[in-house]
Amino acid sequence: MGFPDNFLWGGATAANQIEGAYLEDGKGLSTADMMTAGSPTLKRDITAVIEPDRYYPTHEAIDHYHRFEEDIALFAEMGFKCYRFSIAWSRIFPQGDETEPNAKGLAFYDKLIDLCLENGIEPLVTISHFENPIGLQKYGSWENRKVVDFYLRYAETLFEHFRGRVTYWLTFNEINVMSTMPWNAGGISSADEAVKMTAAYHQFIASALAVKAGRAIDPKNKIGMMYAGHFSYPNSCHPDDIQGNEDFMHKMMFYPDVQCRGYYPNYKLKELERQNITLPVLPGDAEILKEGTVDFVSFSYYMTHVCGKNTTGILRGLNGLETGYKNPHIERSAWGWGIDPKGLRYALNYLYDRYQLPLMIVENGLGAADTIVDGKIHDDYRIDYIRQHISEMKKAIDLDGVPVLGYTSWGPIDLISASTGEMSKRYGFIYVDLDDEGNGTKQRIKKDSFVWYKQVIATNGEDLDWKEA
Ligand code: BGP
Repeated sequence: MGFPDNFLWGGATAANQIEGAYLEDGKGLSTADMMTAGSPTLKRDITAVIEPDRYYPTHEAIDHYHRFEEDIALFAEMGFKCYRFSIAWSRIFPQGDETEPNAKGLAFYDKLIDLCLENGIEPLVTISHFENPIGLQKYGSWENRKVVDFYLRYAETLFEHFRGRVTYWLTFNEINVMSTMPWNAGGISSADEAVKMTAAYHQFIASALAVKAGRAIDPKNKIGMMYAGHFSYPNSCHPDDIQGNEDFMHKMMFYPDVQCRGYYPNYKLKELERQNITLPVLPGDAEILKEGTVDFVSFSYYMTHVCGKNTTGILRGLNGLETGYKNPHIERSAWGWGIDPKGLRYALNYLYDRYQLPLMIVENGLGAADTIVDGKIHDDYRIDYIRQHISEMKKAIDLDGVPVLGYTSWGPIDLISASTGEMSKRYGFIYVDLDDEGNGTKQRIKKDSFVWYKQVIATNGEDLDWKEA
């Protein structure tokens, strides 16, 4: 009973949200580098060029590029078994379309991965996490089939270069974000549904080709898909609410359906037909999708939604989706995200029932403002959030028999928020002295949750109680 012995406890980050050094060692500009800072009420701007008087939080981020040794040492101190991070495509192929990789970019990840391995930490690499080389814009980014070839060259470079050192891979972070924030997902600035569906199609093909290539290069590789965990309850038992909810879930679930089953589900094909959207299918694509299905399903889990007959087809926001309904039975975070630990057990069962593939929770956590009191951060609210989610995950394993490979909390160290570009929306067990305008020493400070998570890992999830220091 309880968590399996080899359970992968750890944390997850993304290159553009932590590394900084945005033009160092030959790195090219990426889609993330063009996003200014925002707030819950102010949308981030995407500028065509870097404007000198604007603040772009990813440019320096938390300077992990220069401080990774200290950061990995802190993760190791917490006892991490696994560290999920992304490789910045624009460090390896600065413009995206080169034929030879940038050696200095690979060298950085050599050091990072070797350090993880020396500390007994299994690397879990996201090949593309909300970061596309800006050089791909001249092709129309993922709207153009050519980008599939560029991505494949990039992915194959990683599989070959890190062969024997990295086993766990994710092809795209939160692939379904193409429907909600296409710039983040694939450098797509158009809101047009046909453009987004074309770009998503190309990402499915790219992912399937990468899975096939990754297996050929090293049969030990385990390559997964990553779903932005949108799970929704019907607003009532009224049949129209049930249908409204199902319509919403279909808009999200067709992504994992394609990547796990290897073909588009009928409901999606019919919807595309009604929208007069023709997918850019080439001969041989059906086989590619079939042969390139994933080995496991990973997902982020922050909240649940409520949908019903009034939920429109328009989905806004990265995670705080506006569906027209709010759940009166759950609390909300300061950023308005509905906190629902029990929904995690539901989500795990939902995905396992549908795919019968091993699962991994690769993001979960509480974005909250922290205050320093006498040099300490007493983040019992964060402990409480994660504790409840881990308890529900345990029930899914123990009571329902769902195979869960691991749990990597989002942002084990404070980092730049993807949706708002803020620093004050903090997720970490480790505080970083940096504010929303880029001021601060970037000093790292352990929070109470650091001590607590260390105990959780040391007891393999058996002791979840917080013992005040
Ligand atoms: C997910 C992204 C992450 C991360 C997280 C938290 O959607 O994969 O990159 O940022 O959400 O969201 P936010 O940073 O907006 O709080």
